[in-house]
Amino acid sequence: MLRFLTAGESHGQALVVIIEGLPAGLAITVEQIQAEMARRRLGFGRGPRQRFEVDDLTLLGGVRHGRTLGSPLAIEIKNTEWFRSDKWHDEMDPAPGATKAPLTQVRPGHADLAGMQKYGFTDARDVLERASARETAARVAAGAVAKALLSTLGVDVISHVIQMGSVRVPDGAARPTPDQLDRVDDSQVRCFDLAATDDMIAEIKACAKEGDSLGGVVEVLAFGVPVGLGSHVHWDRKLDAMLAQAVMSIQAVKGVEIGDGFEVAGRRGSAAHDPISWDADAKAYRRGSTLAGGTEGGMSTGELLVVRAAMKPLATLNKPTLATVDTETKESGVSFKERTDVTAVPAMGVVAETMVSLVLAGEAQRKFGGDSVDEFVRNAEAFAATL
Ligand code: EPS
Repeated sequence: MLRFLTAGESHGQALVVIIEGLPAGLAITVEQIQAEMARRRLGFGRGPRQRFEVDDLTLLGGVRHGRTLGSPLAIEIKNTEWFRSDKWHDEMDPAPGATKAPLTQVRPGHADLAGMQKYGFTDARDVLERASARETAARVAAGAVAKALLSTLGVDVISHVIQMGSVRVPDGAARPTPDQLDRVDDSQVRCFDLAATDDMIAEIKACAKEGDSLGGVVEVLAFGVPVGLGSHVHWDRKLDAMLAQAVMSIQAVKGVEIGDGFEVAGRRGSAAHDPISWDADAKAYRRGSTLAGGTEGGMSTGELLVVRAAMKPLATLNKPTLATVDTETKESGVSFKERTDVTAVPAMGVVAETMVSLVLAGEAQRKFGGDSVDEFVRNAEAFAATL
């Protein structure tokens, strides 16, 4: 089974990701992974760090002459900040020692306090360095590989921002298709709707002026998903459940929706389902809408897969106003000021694509198996021929 593991702290030397269970013969290049990682740094409203992190990556194992070997694939992503100065060297030194400046003023909305209590730490940095969304850089590297595997089946996974703060694209606005992803990425907020893009940028500017932060909603769309990924037979094999867990695991995501999940809850049953028809020309079943988001009974239907993720506004603010307590003195104060993003919603969309791709690639492998890509694709084609 396809699985991956990331390691590394935000201001440490590097992030590392190991992806295990890939078939042999998958074409992969450093440039391909780098291009995907560059997409994660897109978006108006990011902080200064995104300008100097270049996601310098090395393929350490699992690939030879541009093709996977079927062995674990290991990728290292150096943190540029570590190498451009020695600012973090003492603070993050793995050798025995102690920090001169423990962080004890815990930040509301972050992992700081619960993590310190859980692990018995007296310095919030012991928690926040790992909790940081910097870790998503490693996930996106893994996601680039998952996307490469999915593309052998003709599956494309894209995303677009549908809400930024209070600005939402109009109901019924067109969705991008895979060949329009460049247009989404060209929008400064990764929004497909031009008018909404302008309003979103204005909202971010206004928010930045006040030192505040913004959340929002992204929609991930997977095209060409084979029928029958996931299963109805066990709670933990349901595709929608796996997608929800994977997307919810992204830092600051507080809500996941499959299709029109929340809106459909308020409808009558007669208007809440995707009607089925037979397309005699294509010799395929069709559904007339995407209300269920491309899953029924925990299985993919072969229709467009739709997953939405709601991100809360970032808890670190440029003008700190959130009340908190110092864990050493128990004195109240306001959350300390760090450099921060105003919003990371556009980047979160790329991370959500990654998480959806990793789930779909893993489930495609579970269904079709194969030690080589050729075998994997052959099995998928043989299954499709039975439908
Ligand atoms: C992050 C805070 C910021 C972001 C970081 C995630 O980092 P710093 O505190 O060093 O300025 O830039 O995101 C990244 C570095 C990245 O590559 O996405 C946080 O607290 O989660």
